[in-house]
Amino acid sequence: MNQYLDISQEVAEALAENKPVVALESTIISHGMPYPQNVETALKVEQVIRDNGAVPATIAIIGGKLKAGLTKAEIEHLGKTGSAVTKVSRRDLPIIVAKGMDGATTVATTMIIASLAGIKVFATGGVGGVHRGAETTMDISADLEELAMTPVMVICAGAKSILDLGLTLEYLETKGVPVIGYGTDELPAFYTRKSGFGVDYQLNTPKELAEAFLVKQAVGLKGGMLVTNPIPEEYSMDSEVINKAIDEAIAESKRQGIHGKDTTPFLLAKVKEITGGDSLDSNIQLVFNNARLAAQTAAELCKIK
Ligand code: PSU
Ligand code: MN
Repeated sequence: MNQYLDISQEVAEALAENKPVVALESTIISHGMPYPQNVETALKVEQVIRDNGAVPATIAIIGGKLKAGLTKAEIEHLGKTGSAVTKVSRRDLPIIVAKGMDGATTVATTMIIASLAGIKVFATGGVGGVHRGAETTMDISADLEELAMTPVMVICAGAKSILDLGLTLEYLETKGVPVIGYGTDELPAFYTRKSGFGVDYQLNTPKELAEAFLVKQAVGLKGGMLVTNPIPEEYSMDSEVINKAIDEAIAESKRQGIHGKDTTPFLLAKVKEITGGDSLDSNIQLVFNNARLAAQTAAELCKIK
């Protein structure tokens, strides 16, 4: 085993016994939601995974260790410290580990650690992508490169329209990443079930997701798969309200000259501020919805293997 990796006993036992395990990221805790809702959500999403028959493995870097499976105290620490914890994407990992620091892992880094641990399915809210204006800023999330090279299935609620959804889909196509709509032929836009962009394929059951993922591995195609699961109707938001908030947030980030790794957290916080608690409620519910599907899909993978 990798000397920097630290798998919790519960997660290690589940993996050894071919029981379903679902990875969860930690940037969503530190940078994606305010305290204390972030900690409450992180703990509850673990419960949702347990209720659906799988073992949760929340992933972060703690004291320079790549952790798969956090204690309640570690989750509380990340949530309380919030954006003062370093947000760790692929390029940040070596430095944070070498220095023995703590880090909240993005989708990219969570995939890396999940893969090292042998975890195949990962549930989150939204993934990074190609930002609006990327043709001049070149701001493209490392999450997309990771999906192209690391064999983990990421289950999300699509992408927020803080991104350029069309360019994000083009990029994933170039990189050979299958984008699956779960029960839909349209890319969901996180807060809303529809975006106006079609997805490559619609699959309708956890078993179908597991089978497609296994074929990709068996043929030796590197990389993962992106499953986009629409937010449940009752929690979805009015697209005009949310899109207006996003446009305002982007304008404000330009005014303030926000760039680099601060862009995504800034936009997320701003959208939340403009829409009040509504968008946070939706955000929490869609994470639970993705966790359920991830637990069921991890169970199917264990059956086939
Ligand atoms: N999008 C969201 N919520 C999030 C993130 C993205 O709707 O919490 C976080 C995830 O951790 C994602 C990261 O991996 O932001 C992407 O950051 P960047 O664009 O800097 O790669
Ligand atoms: Mn970026």
